[in-house]
Parts: sequence; C-alpha cells; structure tokens
Amino acid sequence: MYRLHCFSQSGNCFKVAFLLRALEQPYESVFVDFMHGMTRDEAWRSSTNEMGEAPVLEDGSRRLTQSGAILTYLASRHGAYGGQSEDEKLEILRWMLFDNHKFTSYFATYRFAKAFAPSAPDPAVMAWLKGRIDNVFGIVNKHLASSRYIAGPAPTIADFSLSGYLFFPIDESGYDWPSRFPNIAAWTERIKAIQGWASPYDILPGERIPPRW
Ligand SMILES: N[C@@H](CCC(=O)N[C@@H](CS)C(=O)NCC(=O)O)C(=O)O
Repeated sequence: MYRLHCFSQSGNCFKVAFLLRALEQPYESVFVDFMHGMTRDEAWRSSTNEMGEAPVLEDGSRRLTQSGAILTYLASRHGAYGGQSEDEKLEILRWMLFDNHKFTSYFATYRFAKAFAPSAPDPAVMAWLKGRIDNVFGIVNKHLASSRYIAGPAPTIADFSLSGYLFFPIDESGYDWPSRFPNIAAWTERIKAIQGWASPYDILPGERIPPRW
C-alpha cells in the first residue's frame, strides 16, 4: 500500500491525496508534524526527504518527493489523468512547472504568512507577494476562459496541481480570489465533481489551526 507523508495545512499534500483517491488507490497517511519543525529536523531529512519538504510518497522501496513528480508517477502507473500524446504530456508539464514556480508557490507562501507563521507578516513582503499572486491568478483566469480544464477539455494532473491550495477556507489567506477570478472559481467547482474529491481538512492528518494574523 502507498504511504503518504503529509499534514492537513498542506495543499501540496492535498494534490497527492486527492489523486490517490481519484485513482481509487488505498494509502496510509503518515503525519508530518510540520508546525513543530519536523521537516527541519536533520534526522527526518536523512530518513525521509533531504529537501526538507512534504509530501513524500512511499511505494514499497521507492520513495518519491515533489508533488509534480509524484503526480506524474501515479498518473503513469495507473494510466489516468496523465495525457496520452507527447504534446498532451508536455502541456501538462508546462502548467505544473508554472504552478510550482508561481501559482501555488506565491499563494501558499502568502497564506502561510497570514495564517500560520510564528510572527506577524511584514506588510511590505505581503504587498509584494500579493502583486505576484494578482498577476499569476489573472493569467490562469484568462486561460480558463477558453479551456475547461488546465491542459484541455478533460481533467489531468495539472488540475490536481494548480487547484491544491484552493479548497482551504478563504479566511486563511484573506485573498478573496473567487470573487475576483470567476473562471478559476467555476473551474474549482468542476474539480470538486471529480470522483474522490473531499475537503483537505477531512482527509489529511493533523489538527486544524485557526488563522493567526
Ligand atoms: N515543490 C514542492 C513544494 C513542497 C513544499 O513546499 N512543501 C511544504 C509543505 S506544503 C514544505 O514542506 N515546506 C518546508 C519548507 O519550505 O521549509 C512540491 O510540490 O512538493
């Protein structure tokens, strides 16, 4: 059985948990105590992920990190959500790289600073991040005006990747993207209709923490 090292506040972990559920693959959740520094612990890094990040997926003796690599592996192994032709696979990869560099990255950082950071966020840093998010959400919103899913007419792992942080409560980020970006909002509703979808806090392990700042 797959083992997924994960925790409840992580949209990157949610991407993988949701795909496992969509593929109807049973898995065991292994709680990563991120909020108490587990991913910074040298022993954890040596045993589990030298990059100091969740998610981590174990498949027997194989251990995979980076949600994009994990999604690609699972899609290929189970023959779903990974595209068929070389062009489809490249289109998926293109969007997942954009997601990891910008779409998830800026938004997840902003949300973490606003909701979970140990000290109050610096307004200048938040203003800079918000500008980056405005730009990147605008790009995806425009793309979704003419595309039902991120990489074409059917859902793929690109959708699992880009939507990973969009199912958490808005008050965690304080960034009201559904009212500003209606095409993104409509797309997340289509994603919720994919089999296996559930709210992140219902399927990932660990305590829920009220937003701090
Ligand atoms: N690109 C990575 C990002 C993973 C990531 O940043 N995970 C967070 C938790 S959601 C983490 O473990 N961060 C640790 C750190 O940045 O120190 C992925 O998609 O898996």
